[in-house]
Amino acid sequence: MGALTDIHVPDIGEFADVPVIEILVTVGDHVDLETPLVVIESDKATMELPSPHAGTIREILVAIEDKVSEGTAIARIETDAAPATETDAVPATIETPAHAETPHQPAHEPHHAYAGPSARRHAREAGIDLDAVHGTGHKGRITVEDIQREATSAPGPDADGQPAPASSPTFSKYGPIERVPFTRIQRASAANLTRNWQEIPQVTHHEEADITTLESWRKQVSHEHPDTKVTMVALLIKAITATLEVFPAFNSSLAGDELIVKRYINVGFAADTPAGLVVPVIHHADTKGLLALAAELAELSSKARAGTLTPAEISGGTFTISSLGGIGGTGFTPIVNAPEVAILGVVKARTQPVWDGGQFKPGLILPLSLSYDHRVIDGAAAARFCVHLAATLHDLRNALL
Ligand code: CAO
Repeated sequence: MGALTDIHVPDIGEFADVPVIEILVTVGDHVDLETPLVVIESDKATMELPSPHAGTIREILVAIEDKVSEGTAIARIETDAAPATETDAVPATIETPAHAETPHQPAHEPHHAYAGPSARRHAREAGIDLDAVHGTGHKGRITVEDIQREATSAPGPDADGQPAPASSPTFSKYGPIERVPFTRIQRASAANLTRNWQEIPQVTHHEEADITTLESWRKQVSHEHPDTKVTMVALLIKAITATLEVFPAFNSSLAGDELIVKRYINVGFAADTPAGLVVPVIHHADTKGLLALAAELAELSSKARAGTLTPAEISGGTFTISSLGGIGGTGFTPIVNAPEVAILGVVKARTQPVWDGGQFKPGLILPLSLSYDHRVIDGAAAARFCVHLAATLHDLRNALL
């Protein structure tokens, strides 16, 4: 007989009190190393907690909706071999695709339908009872597609008289089609964007900054420090931290009827990756110099594209920048990234005539678009914030004031 040992929640970054939304094993199941045991879901990510041992599950120590944090015991296992130590904890995996096949099928059907986190979330959002859905995935697992099919096959108002969700027409009736499943990141962003769009009364304020001098200084710095690529986004992070210090309400979160103003500045930046949009976070950006910011920006961007960001690297943001400056555009309305209250959108800088009081001269103009939670920030405050940011970008010496 192997040793009995408890399995604890591993390091899950700064997530705490995260609800259990799914239990993937039952007592008596034999699991392999890294077999997912339970699924937890915060408002930012869904994580599968894998087993750090191979063995037989002897007790499940959590129930659905229990809140867990790092160190919470989730199951008791009789290990096949000598028990691993606590340091052998397997890191949580974030947002496993719902249609990915679980390496281990429970020996007994659990008390609830067999579905992954994303399928469960889709079902909850569409008000669908999972027990009534026929699963077409591996060994009867309910997939996101099964939920979507169920949602579109139930037209008509629901019991509360609410209109049924819009159904997809049969596109193939009109010509050839291709089905492209969302990546796990696209599914997570879709849920967050929908919630933020529906729940936050947001307004976008537009401004322009003359960055002629800043751009020539950026080129000079890049020339003097060839090992570090100093991009406009790095300069924007510097200018934003200086502006947030003057306007702390933009670095806050709304909690009921009070505002939590953070005395630290963690700047997230939207990164376009092959798997979808992710927002890595530069922590304590206000304490870092331009070269350090530029180096961290480059490192986090390449980790984002490689899909190797850790939970800590996507957590704790207090303000977000979304830059499309490398691509184009004249302006756009970014969606506030809750629980933050403001986000800055930036598009491509263009050379334009600038009136200097006596004549027009060519100037490099950077369009800025600030979306903000109108419950927290008034239009006048947003306008002042943008004027200050534009002045800081126009002459970074203003950041020293
Ligand atoms: N105006 C003009 N040129 C700009 C610019 C701007 N505002 N911002 C960047 N550029 C230039 C850079 O200088 C660079 O030029 P060189 O290669 O000639 O030096 C080029 O555009 C590409 O920059 P980059 O993308 O490599 O680096 P970055 O630091 O500017 O941006 C990152 C990093 C991660 C923000 C960016 O790569 C990215 O992913 N942007 C997309 C974000 C996004 O999808 N937002 C939308 C979210 S909502 O759907």
